[in-house]
Amino acid sequence: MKLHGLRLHHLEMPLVAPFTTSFGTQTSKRTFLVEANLIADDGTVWTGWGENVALPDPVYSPEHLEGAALVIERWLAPALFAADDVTAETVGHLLRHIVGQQMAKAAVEMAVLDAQLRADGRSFASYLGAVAPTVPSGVSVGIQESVDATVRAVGGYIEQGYARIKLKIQPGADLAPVAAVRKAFGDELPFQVDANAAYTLVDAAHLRRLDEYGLLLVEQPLGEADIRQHAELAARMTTPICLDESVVSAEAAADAISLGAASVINIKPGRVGGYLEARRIHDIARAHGVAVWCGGMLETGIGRAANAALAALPGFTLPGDISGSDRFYAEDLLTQPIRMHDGVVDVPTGPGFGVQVDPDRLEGFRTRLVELSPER
Ligand code: SMG
Ligand code: MG
Repeated sequence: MKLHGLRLHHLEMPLVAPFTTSFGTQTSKRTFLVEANLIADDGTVWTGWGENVALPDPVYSPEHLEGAALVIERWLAPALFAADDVTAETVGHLLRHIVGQQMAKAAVEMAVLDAQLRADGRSFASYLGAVAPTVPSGVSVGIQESVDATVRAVGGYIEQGYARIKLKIQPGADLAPVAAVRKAFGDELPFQVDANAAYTLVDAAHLRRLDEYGLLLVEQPLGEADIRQHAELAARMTTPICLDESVVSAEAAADAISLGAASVINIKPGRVGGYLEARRIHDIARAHGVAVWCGGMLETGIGRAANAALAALPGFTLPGDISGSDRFYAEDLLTQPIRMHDGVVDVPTGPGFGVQVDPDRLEGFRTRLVELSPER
């Protein structure tokens, strides 16, 4: 198919409650959706949707929202407009001369993938080789004002039926809230923590004290570039080390596994350049006996739907950060929000990502529309 147009729908959606991590507090979600229009040989135009996961500030990774949009406008879109045939499988190759920019590339590849699957009348789950009709739904709980507030927040999500709790931690808000959650909800609660790179190897003795709480894993305790240091930390503690920020590609995943830096990997398609690279990381990890689970970036329903299909691959053996849309948004921009029920999220079965964007809701959240076409 030929890429005929790309639209960037910039949005702002309020969060139901502020979300605090070791790198700051968010009260709304600012992002953009990519709408791709592809023309088939018979002249039919197929539309697909992708979602950017770059945050407004470069605090989680080097990419940021405005930068990702600019990269698409200036480099990615022209390269794809110039190609005679664009498929999801060739987007990565067509864009290989642009270094990095995984989140920008992922958003574009995702839109092409959705359009292509809609043209084929095929669901994303079937395309990937998903093996489960539902996926266990975990929830990520931000850093709270106090230990009591942490226990209350966790209790609320347990009551809703979430299958696993992940608590954000940082120096000064780690052992006490973890101990309190364990005490309040018992040893059986599937429970893990995420430091978002807030520690250094100098903190190894402190981090090791997490070992007594029976956590499923500790996610990204050290910096993005510190793969070797994560391997050293892994040798000093019994809690499994899970990498998030450090795994920016299949190569990085291979390095981390070879070095013993990760016994678990959080796979986020945006962080690694798209769903196809995400599947490659799943395959590499599975071949090495390393568990994976699907991370989240506060996606709208579009990203949640696609993530649910990815998490239905057989190597995704731990619950993902795939909560219902209502975890973050009072109103999603889909005709049907993604729902968590009985601790799971259903894997969509319709063509493409299997969800429909509601045009009125989209317009309600939209702050800016940028249209890109081959003529420009
Ligand atoms: O989408 O449920 C979600 C959020 C999951 O905690 C989450 N994501 O490091 O894993 C992570 C964070 C990154 C985003 S924090 C703004
Ligand atoms: Mg993380």
